[in-house]
Amino acid sequence: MKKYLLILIMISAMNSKAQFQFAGEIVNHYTQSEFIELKLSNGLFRVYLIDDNLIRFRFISGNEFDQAPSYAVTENISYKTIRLKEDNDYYYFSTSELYIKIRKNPCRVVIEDKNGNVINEDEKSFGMAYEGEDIRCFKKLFKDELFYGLGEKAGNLSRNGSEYTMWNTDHPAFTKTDDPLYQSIPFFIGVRNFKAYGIFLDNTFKSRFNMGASNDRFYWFGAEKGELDYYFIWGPEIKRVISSYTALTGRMTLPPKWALGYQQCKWSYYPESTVRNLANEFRSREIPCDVIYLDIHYMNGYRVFSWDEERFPDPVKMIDDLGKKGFKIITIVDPAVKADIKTEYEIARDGIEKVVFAKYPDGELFLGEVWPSWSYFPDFSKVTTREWWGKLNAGWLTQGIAGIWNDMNEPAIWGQAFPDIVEFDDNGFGANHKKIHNIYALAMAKSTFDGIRKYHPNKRPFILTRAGFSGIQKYAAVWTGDNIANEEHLQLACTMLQSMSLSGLPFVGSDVGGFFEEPSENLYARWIQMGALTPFFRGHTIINTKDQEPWAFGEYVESIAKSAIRLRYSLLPYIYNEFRNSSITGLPVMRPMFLEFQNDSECYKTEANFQYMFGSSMLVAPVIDEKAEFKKLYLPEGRWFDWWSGEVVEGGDWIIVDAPIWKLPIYIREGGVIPLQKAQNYVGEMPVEELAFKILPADEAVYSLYEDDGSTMQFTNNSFSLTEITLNDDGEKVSLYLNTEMKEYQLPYSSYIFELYNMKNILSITMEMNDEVIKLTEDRNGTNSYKYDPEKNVVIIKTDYSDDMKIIINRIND
Ligand code: MIG
Repeated sequence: MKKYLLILIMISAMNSKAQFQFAGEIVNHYTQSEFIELKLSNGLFRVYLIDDNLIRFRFISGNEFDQAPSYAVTENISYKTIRLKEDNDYYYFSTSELYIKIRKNPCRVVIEDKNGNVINEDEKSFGMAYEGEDIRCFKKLFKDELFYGLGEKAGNLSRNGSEYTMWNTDHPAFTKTDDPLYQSIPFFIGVRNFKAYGIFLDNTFKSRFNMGASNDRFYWFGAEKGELDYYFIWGPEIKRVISSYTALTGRMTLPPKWALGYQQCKWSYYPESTVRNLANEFRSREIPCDVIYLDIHYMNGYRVFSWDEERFPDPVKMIDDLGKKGFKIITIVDPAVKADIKTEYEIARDGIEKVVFAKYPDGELFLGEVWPSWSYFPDFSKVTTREWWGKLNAGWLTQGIAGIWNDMNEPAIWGQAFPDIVEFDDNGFGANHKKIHNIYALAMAKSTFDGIRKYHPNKRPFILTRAGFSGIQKYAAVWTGDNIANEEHLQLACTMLQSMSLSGLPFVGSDVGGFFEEPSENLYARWIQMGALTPFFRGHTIINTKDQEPWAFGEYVESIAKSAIRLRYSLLPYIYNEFRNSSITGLPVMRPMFLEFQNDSECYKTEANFQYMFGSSMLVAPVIDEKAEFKKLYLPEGRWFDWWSGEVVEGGDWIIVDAPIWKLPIYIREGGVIPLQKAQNYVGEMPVEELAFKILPADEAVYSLYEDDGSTMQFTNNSFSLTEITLNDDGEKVSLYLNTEMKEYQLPYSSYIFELYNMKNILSITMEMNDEVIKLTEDRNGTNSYKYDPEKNVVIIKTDYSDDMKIIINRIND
């Protein structure tokens, strides 16, 4: 008996060591109200139905599923009962959109649409598998399928033919081919025949995604440990895939409006006089700026939550004074807590007392060396640590600090090898570094976010993070880490931000101008132009490089930078509205062309990845070659107007446009409505009295504009306003109907300006307001008047503010 057992153990040990085990045959099935469970000859498999387009698959080699809660899927999810049917070969069930077939022997998943077209299927011989603790899923590779997503990855926007690793890594001066980088977003999108699905692998261990690298048979994803726990999301719209993915992992909360302004950083601005001078420079040059960052030198010996008292003798006063000029101060906060228990520094002692730091298996505290020298690392997977850290951050903000910048949170450490034996709480379930590494930053950002929400309930948290995992979008904006001031990185900034955007992260940006090295004048000019039309807009550079503020490159470049930043500020009503939409739908602000024009094959071409939609209506075509004075860009079908000339262009083709150094090509889509205001030196400097709209009328178009106080949480109590603009062009006349339906937030305007393009043969304009019909006069200066340029076909109408009005533009009948 004993002998047999020994042989059995030996065989199974040999098996698991030597080769992959594939799922095998389905030997049994159980139907529960929340899932179906299939016992396999090799492993255990569960299928959950969440929605008509959303299914969760969970496969393990053993026989017990993990009880620990997910770090990424935090939204409330309820499962629907699956009505399982079977025939000789398959178990199957359907939703209103999908047909899910699970072959019995061997167990293989096939997903079809309602017409029986295969959307996605397990590789015929491999499917789900494991080798020891390594777990993975092999999917059939279709030759005409394109892959996107996986978050912050360099290289092409399309992920085909490469393998990617998810392991948060501090990778300064990365290149196009380096991987992994700072963030891990194990979610990708597959597009075939213009139809899209997504797969999200909810596994925090080191994972890999091989999108057909080195073979033409399959793509695969898997992790070195844990469960093969993945969600299949059907579109077929890419937008819907992203919406469903963010319904699982969460969406951005509406940031304060100032966080959409320009932000200035450097490693580091100190002492206090330098910070004050910097602020004064911005104001005296009238270059808008909302935020100044303090990098690691503000601290006392890099001790987190401390000040260097020589460099910053009275931080509260400094912050208060700068606040009066409209500046917000954000300080860097790294996770490492200096292991200083001998001086007045209380944080380490307090942390030890509250048992918040990560430990070795023998109970000794882990010490790692990083900026503060030997340090303890808070265990953010523990609820008491999260509360402790949240309170510390909230306390830190009471000095007037506006937001928190989390760096080195991969976690990064000198030597780059955090010992994997270090133990973490894992919400009471216990785990080592292998499981916690990738969610360290996510849990850290969550602590900070929750702390701010708890202790400053009327404040909108603003957190900037370098590392993250799926779900980080709920808590933080993300920047792409330590890039280089060269052309390749300007291009990477364009594509990486689009990739992150597709991966559920709307609030993304790059170090404008480049972190390492020094940009040429042209490179800086091109970068700040593009940066002004990316979601997170911050200039930053490393210690000991040439200055990189907007005026650091001479007068001409300063004027370019200034107008780029001012353009950003005038577009804030539009940009803020796009952020609000994103917080509701999960869709990104910065959009690859194919996200808006999914059925247009041109939009998938590599060249089309160097232009993008900023919000739903604005096409931005950055010049990404330092010396180029023109740009080749693609305008999808329909009419567009050139932002700078007002000229209306028929789309449907590639065009080459002049792009002298001062000009970033921008086009507005037919039916697009772009609200804008006069640029100010900072958000909220003056009440906005006049709101303008640039409009390219379409046969029919609707635009909805959200507005609120921009800074408090009062919008959650309905304190906001929603204005709907409806456009209609019946050939004879263009009518524009504006109606503010929700008005708990009082709009500050006294007048509106409507700037309409492509308006030929205008005869007269009338307006209906407060039951009155007013014929507008052709006099640009008065209100309730208009000015018409019959050469450019532009009409500019100025009206009194009203929450309900209709404008009718009559054309000459010809
Ligand atoms: O080891 O805080 O990516 O933005 O300026 C480098 C100093 C630490 C890396 C960040 C960078 C920041 C720098 N930090």
